Amino acid sequence: MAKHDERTGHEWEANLRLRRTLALVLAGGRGSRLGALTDWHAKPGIPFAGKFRIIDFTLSNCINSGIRRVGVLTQYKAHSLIQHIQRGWGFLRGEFGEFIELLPAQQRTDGEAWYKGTADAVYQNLDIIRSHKPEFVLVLAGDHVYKMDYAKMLAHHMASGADTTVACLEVPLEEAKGFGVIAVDDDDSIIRFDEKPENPRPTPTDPTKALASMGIYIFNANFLYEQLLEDSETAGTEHDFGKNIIPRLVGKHRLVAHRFQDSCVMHDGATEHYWRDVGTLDAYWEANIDLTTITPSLNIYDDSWPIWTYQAQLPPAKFVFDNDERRGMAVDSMVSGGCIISGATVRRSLLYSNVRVNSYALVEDTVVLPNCDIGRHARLKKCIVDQGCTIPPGLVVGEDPVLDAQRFLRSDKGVTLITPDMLRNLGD
Ligand code: ADQ
Ligand code: ADP
Repeated sequence: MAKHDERTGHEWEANLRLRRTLALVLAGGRGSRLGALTDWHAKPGIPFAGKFRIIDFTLSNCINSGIRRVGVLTQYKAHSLIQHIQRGWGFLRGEFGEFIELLPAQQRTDGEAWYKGTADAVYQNLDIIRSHKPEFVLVLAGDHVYKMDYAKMLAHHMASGADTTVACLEVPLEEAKGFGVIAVDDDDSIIRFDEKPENPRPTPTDPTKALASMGIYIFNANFLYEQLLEDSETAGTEHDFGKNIIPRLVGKHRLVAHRFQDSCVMHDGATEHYWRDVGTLDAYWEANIDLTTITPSLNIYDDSWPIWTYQAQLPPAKFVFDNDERRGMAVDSMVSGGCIISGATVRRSLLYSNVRVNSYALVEDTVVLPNCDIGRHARLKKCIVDQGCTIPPGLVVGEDPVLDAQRFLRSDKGVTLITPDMLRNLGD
């Protein structure tokens, strides 16, 4: 009986902590390494996995972790992102203190510029954040694909008595210069933080790995306000969490590292250790195509950790014999609602909603974003086709690298990005 009471007490406390947490999702970055794919849309608003957008993973993590007060800080090309959140994420009940609130760049402070760095994006909304009276602020990036139980990170933050907790994971040493690299002591206190170092330090136990910041932070709210005010008055800072705020705390305050594996989501008794920055064309292509394999690394069929999104009402995908009795088919592929594959063959590909693939066309190892039409006899191999493309009949991409690079954007690993603008230029 005593044990039961104890557990109830813990659960009650944990729920209270979650209710006193405000999550802030940084969703303003362009993600310029995605090339023309982010010419018109901010990276968190880019479609992913057939029917989601990248930001849905972070927002779903909040809801599934029990955090129901969320601000989304937008800036760059935010229109479609804002529309997506307004349409799909309005189900929280304001009258119960639950909300997902959009915090666009709006020059709330005296300064003249729009948001400078990530910390400035938060600083400019300080009065709104304060008005919610949170005890903890969870800062998140809206441009990663992963599942994580933030409740576990919050419990660790409380137990360790930290002022700030930084989520981290081990990455291959050669990739570490793209991250904030952390060194810790025996109890995971952070003793060093180098933002995107030229020569990252490996972990003491594995010389091939480095401990990288995931750009996910929990702050005690009052402590965060103090740090932001100090930063706003400091000369020569870029007002960025990774570049300025976090490094400045090292050695002066209680800064603790939280390992991603301790907050991973369990499925069928196994932890799902999946985290991707789908920030380059190659990474974006690989992560999407991986979902078409027999056992993808990311499980989007797990109903214990659902990924929520806005869904347009669309008819089911349709596969038809064309007039010449050619079978319209897709194998090892994912095909979304509203698609029609008529007399064409689709292999190892992912089609987003409302894609038409016409007779004699062949689509292989390709990611086709929503609202595209692939003309008769076209052949596409290892491509990313941007939203709204009309592929002219007979176009062949993926067989002549030199020609592909002249007409489209070809990545290091041979993925070709096709956008409506590039197709318009073909005619010139
Ligand atoms: P970066 O990956 O370089 O480093 P950054 O460009 O700072 O990330 O963007 C972080 C998040 O903030 C992204 O979701 C982005 O969309 C958003 N963002 C950027 N500028 C913004 C602004 N002005 N307003 C609103 N949102 C904005 C960071 C850390 C590293 C860490 C990596 C992990 O600095 O230490 O290792 O994330 O990916
Ligand atoms: P194709 O170039 O492949 O011959 P079509 O435009 O003739 O393409 O379409 C082929 C088939 O796709 C049609 O016979 C029909 O079965 C299906 N189809 C096309 N448009 C629609 C639609 N709006 N609703 C339902 N089915 C459609």
